[in-house]
Amino acid sequence: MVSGPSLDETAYVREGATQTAVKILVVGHFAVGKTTFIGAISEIQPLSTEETMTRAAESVDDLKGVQGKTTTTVAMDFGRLTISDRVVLYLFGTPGQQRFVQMWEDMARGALGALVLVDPERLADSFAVIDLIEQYGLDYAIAVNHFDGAPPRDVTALREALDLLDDTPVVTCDARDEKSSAQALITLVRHLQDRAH
Ligand SMILES: Nc1nc2c(ncn2[C@@H]2O[C@H](COP(=O)(O)OP(=O)(O)OP(=O)(O)O)[C@@H](O)[C@H]2O)c(=O)[nH]1
Ligand SMILES: [Mg+2]
Repeated sequence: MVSGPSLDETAYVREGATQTAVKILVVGHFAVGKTTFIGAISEIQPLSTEETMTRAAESVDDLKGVQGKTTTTVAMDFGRLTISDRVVLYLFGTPGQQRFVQMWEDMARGALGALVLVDPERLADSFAVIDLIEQYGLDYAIAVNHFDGAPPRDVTALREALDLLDDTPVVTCDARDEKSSAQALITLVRHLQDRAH
């Protein structure tokens, strides 16, 4: 785990509940919507390590198509979502840029799977992220974050472009929308359950 302030556990686990905690990574390339996604669904105040982007970062992180973006996550996002009486997801938003690769050792440990956020307009940016996920042996589902005005994408073409296995789920979501984001996570959890059986 990344070191951080000590947390009051009672604030994070519902009182009296017998729950199974499941660690899930929410991963994706720069500016794909990870912080937005976790912010939209977390039932606790999401922990975020958002910092104003520096001019130095402009030359490293490609702002093409995301001109309005002024902050970036420098370590991780953290949130929680209870999806049933028994299952509570602990969500770790993990950056996909190569310079964060050292964090993955810690982030991937104990994770059951990953939701990979993908921007269909920047598909190539997702290759490195998917490589990392596969390198760590994590099962995953793809959530296509549908940005306003983006043309609908042919799922078959997207599967081919990302070279996905036939059983890897692909769902479309809007990272700002609680319902569709939760649905994407539920799809992932079902997939992980299928894999476990
Ligand atoms: N229109 C639209 N904008 C979105 C959507 N999801 C995210 N955004 C915007 O896209 C920008 C990037 O979103 P973030 O949530 O910061 O992305 P991130 O993946 O956390 O970015 P980094 O941590 O810097 O890698 C923000 O300005 C969001 O408001 C979406 O579904 N539709
Ligand atoms: Mg972020």
